[in-house]
Amino acid sequence: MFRSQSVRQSKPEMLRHSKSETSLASYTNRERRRSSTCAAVRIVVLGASGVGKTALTVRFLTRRFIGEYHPTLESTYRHKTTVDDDEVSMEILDTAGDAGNIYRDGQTAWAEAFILVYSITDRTSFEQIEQMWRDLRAQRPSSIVAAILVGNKNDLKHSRQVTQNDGDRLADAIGCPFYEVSAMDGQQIPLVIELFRNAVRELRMKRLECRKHSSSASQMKKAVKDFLTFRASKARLNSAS
Ligand SMILES: Nc1nc2c(ncn2[C@@H]2O[C@H](COP(=O)(O)OP(=O)(O)OP(=O)(O)O)[C@@H](O)[C@H]2O)c(=O)[nH]1
Ligand SMILES: [Mg+2]
Repeated sequence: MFRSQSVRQSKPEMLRHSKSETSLASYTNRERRRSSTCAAVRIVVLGASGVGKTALTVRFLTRRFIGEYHPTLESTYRHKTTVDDDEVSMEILDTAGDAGNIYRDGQTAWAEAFILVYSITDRTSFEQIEQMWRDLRAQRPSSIVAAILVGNKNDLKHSRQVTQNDGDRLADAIGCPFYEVSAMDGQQIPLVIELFRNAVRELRMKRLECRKHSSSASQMKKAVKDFLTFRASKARLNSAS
């Protein structure tokens, strides 16, 4: 749950604001050194144009809702915070709404967690998320990827085209938490903060699962190897006697 008392927020730092400078290799050494002092999590905010990706990101980073955001630029922010008592350095890439963008620019490979945003007032934006997720998994079938599904603009319920059940079902299919929120509604700021933090938690959980899985797989491998060695030595003894 959201724990505003125990959470420290730092001023967000914008790293770039240009569609042409998409490579994160442009980070300075100073920035690299700083981010290496605590766990870093790379998050990409994805979704169709106009669903509120920038509004949500800006809400999370500054608690403000500006209303109009540049529709075509893409920005990466670095933000230090604490999630469940651990310091985390978040790098958040707010993509431009051109869905093909992520595949062109390689953010898919860069990101560890995805915040998948659609608007509850736009059915097409929901269907685009389904497609994006399929493409993402096809591109990174075996890597650890955390996701959070977000249906934004729930202040516009009268124009709803995507039900909460639709969102639940898609989240189940993806295997991720689901939030219906409004970046515009000031009452929902805690929920917006929570969903970004949950991206970090999800990633931690996935990493842990992966470690457990690989350790039990290596234990299994060792047991099989021990058994085969035992069987071979028994066969040698039998043939010698
Ligand atoms: N009513 C309402 N409007 C919102 C909400 N979130 C964003 N908007 C508005 O929707 C429009 C698009 O928001 P953006 O945050 O620019 O959307 P985006 O997904 O970043 O769009 P691109 O950058 O073009 O991909 C703006 O006019 C916002 O004010 C919300 O929760 N409710
Ligand atoms: Mg935007």
